[in-house]
Amino acid sequence: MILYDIVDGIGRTVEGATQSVTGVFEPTIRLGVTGLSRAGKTVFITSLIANLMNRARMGQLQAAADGGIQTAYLHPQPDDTIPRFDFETHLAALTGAEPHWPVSTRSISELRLSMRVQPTGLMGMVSGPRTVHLDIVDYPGEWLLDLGLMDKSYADWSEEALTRANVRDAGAAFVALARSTDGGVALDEPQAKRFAEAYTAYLQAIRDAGFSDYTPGRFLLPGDLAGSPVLTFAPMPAPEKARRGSLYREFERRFEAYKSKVVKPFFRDHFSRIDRQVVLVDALGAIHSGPQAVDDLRTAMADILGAFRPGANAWLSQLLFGKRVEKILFAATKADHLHHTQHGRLTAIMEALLRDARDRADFAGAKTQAMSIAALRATTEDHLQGLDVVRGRLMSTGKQAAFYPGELPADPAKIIGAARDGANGWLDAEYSVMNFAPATLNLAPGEGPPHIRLDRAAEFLIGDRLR
Ligand SMILES: Nc1nc2c(ncn2[C@@H]2O[C@H](COP(=O)(O)OP(=O)(O)OP(=O)(O)O)[C@@H](O)[C@H]2O)c(=O)[nH]1
Ligand SMILES: [Mg+2]
Repeated sequence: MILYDIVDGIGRTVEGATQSVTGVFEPTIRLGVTGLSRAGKTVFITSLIANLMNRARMGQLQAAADGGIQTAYLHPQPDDTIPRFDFETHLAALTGAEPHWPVSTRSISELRLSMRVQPTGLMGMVSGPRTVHLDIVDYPGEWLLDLGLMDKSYADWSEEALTRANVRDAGAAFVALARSTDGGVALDEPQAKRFAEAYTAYLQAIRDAGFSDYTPGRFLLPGDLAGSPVLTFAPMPAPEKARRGSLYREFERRFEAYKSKVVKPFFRDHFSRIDRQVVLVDALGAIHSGPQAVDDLRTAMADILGAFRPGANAWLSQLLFGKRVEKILFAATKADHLHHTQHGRLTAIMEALLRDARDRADFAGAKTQAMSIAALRATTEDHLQGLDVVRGRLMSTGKQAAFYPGELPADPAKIIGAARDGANGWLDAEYSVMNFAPATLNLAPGEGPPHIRLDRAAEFLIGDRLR
């Protein structure tokens, strides 16, 4: 609900300073940042780095508040083959004279921030400053969902995928195609391509409808694998007879190739090296899309978090060799869409949404926490006509508007329960989301971009390693 329009705005930019140092025996923290597409990964990393370089807004990060972090600067990353996270471009987008959201990224990238840290307290008296490297790795959450494929045969996966597609409107066309095709016929490349395209179109449609279970993850995020055989397959019912060279057998072979040539290398080369992890979740977006999207998100989150549970997957356990992620933060992003009086409710929903999965992760010894954050606060708060509202510049019109998103229930079970029951809509409430543009900033020296609880998130994720 838009209440009224107002005018405002003056701008200034901040710049990321870079500098280079070298050193040996320097501790490194490898922080994984993931989430489904549009969850807020790029904005999170950009704002986190900017706020670690200019720490005036990081009061809840102890090492920033007590002056332990003396300097923070960008440093060449350790991995030569991972694309660099394009911090400067993303920061310029968010904090330039005409602020806008960064472009969608959809692949893996990395950035190293190095911090000169002087331990305080007792430690500080006996040790001098040291350099801590923070290697941030941004990767799509969809890639974690692919872990579920590792233990499945093509036949099992096909059956599950077709069963799911069958109960969804968007799946009708694909299911009809799959059921009417005899997989026993000889492979015909154009036919295989049509199949893969129809399946991708279905995945696209369910993603647009707010669902989250669109595996294989690379079908929607193909990168440089687009058009390759490893992405040119789809689920199909097992035919009576499938000889070598048949459509079915070839799809089966490509499914196995997807597992060994796409899924495996990601887990081996990237996932296995992560120390700390943040999983970003657009919970408000899912709530806006409705109960089914929330339930789907709940399942997807349990699957994503399952990847962090040692022993959950025999193949992965072997690969990890006992190494485990030490801390996992589940963060609902874009909390600036809500007045702060509702943030506790959003956090409670996150906790409930993730309880099953989190219990298992806790059991494994990883510390976990749920939070609601806004990596870049695009709104301010107000109280209008008896309502706690937020105010910001609308993406659609560029005008300032006040917005009331609806009231989240005090009891998260109201949301989760309706979602589990497969309700078609929320019973007695309506939730809307509004697309706000980033606000024009006027940053004082030493200030990073405005945020909500990004400092607490940083304290949980890396604070202990900066003392
Ligand atoms: N109001 C508000 N909106 C946000 C915030 N963070 C992200 N958004 C919105 O969410 C969108 C997606 O954010 P990104 O950081 O690009 O998300 P991502 O996970 O990197 O997305 P992909 O690269 O497409 O996977 C942005 O374009 C914004 O519209 C935030 O802190 N506040
Ligand atoms: Mg991104």
